[in-house]
Amino acid sequence: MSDRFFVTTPIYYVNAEPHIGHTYTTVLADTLTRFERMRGRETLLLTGSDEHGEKILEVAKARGEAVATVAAHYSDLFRETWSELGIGVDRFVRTTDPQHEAVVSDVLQRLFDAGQIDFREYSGLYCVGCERFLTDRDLEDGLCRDHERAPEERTEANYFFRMSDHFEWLKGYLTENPEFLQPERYRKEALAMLDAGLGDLCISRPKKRLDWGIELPFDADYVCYVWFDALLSYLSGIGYPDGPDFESWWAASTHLIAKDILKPHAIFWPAMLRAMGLAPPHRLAVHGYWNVDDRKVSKSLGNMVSPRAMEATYGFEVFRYYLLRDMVFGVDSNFTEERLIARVNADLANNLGNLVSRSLNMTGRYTDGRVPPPGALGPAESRVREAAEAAFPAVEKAMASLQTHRALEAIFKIVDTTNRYLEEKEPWRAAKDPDRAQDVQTTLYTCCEALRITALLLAPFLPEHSSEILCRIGYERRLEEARLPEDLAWGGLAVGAETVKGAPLFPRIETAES
Ligand code: ME8
Repeated sequence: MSDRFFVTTPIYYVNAEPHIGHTYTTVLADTLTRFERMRGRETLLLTGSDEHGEKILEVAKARGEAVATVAAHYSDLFRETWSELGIGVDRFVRTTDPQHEAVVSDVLQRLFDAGQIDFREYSGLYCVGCERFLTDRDLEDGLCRDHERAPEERTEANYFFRMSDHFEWLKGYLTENPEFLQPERYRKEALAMLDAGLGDLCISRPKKRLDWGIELPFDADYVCYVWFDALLSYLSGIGYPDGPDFESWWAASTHLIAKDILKPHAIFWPAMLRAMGLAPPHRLAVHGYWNVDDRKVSKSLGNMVSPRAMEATYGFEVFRYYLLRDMVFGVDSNFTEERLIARVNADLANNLGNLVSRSLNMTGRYTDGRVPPPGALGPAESRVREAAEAAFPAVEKAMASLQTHRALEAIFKIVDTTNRYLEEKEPWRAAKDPDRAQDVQTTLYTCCEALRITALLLAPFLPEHSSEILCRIGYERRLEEARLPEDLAWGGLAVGAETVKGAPLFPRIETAES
């Protein structure tokens, strides 16, 4: 295992506010970095804003504002949203940053000098939504599949990156490295795109039509195609070409994307990198779409689900938990508020929240508000301990393929087992019998220790609530210093630590029906 972990989200377009889809990818990236940090790796999370291109210009025109003003407004909105929601962004790249623009310009010049870029005339169907020329496969009834709008017929003299020179190599790479592109279905899809026959990549736009972009260093009448510019943010954000840490971060890179942008990431990007003499990213991981109430998320339907609105109504961590628990990585998922409420009430309020409040209520009443000394573990305690010890390998395995729902299932097995254990031991009854004082102490120690292990494992998913649980059971190690799996060893909780009952951690969400 490399000692570094570098994860990227797509850099988002600055034409709309962050919604559930952007939030999911970014939350997932944050969860992965927290998990890897706890495993002792140095981590870096890169996100940013994709600011050039026709799409942004259209929005600015419609608003009657300068394009740079609109881009800055939305870029700030993304950056502030992630920061307010507690997402640990290490690098936020704006494609209008001079440092990024210099990298793009330098790459263009080098590829041009190396004969990787040609000048030719091209006619085709262009979709402004996708910011690219479409192929037959992108069309349904003459409309762009993704944007449901008619593309425009365009003929232009343009610069082309000789992408097809790299296709034979790319086919081989995708075939021989099954772990590179996950899940498997998207690797197959990428191979099918190559088989269907793709041409070279048009990487310029004439300024007379579009001047909102990075000027080509070898022809001042053109700007660079927005995707060619945007993909390079993954390098400019880590100090390419000669930053001291560039190579080690790049070797440890995971790109997270949704299936909408598979082609630029699985085809354009590896070819561009090869032409530049760089290896592909370590891993490209592709998730499905969040739909809302069974419909595609779209501005026109107004069903965008804003993370800030979710925060105001439910608290952000609860929403975050739902996103990570309900989506099966790689497959589409359907958001409804009813499902969110049902999930949160079942898992967080009734299950975990209840275990925390019962356990700490009882340490308050029966063991002086302190973690009691345990006696010898009996078979019932051993079952709890075994559940706690079984969780990490399952979590580790699930996280390797980004199946956060499985990781959470594994962690909640500890909570289920401990709740059953409490029902079996009935410490509230035992507390009435002075001869069973040791029993009560063992039971409450076992519960607090199970909660400690649960909270450590949950920390990447629910950072604030996990930290609160650890605080309430008197665990002194700070979360930032905690290490997995070392700190999961049974018996890590200090006897005599002060416990605090506190307010309900996850209040039940009441609805009109409940
Ligand atoms: O494509 N479900 O930016 P973008 C799940 N600027 N994820 C979703 C989603 C949904 N319904 N909608 C959006 C771009 N996403 C380019 C990227 S990268 C060099 C350039 C997430 O603002 C998901 O991560 O359209 C998707 O890939 C991304 O937002 C697209 O964001």
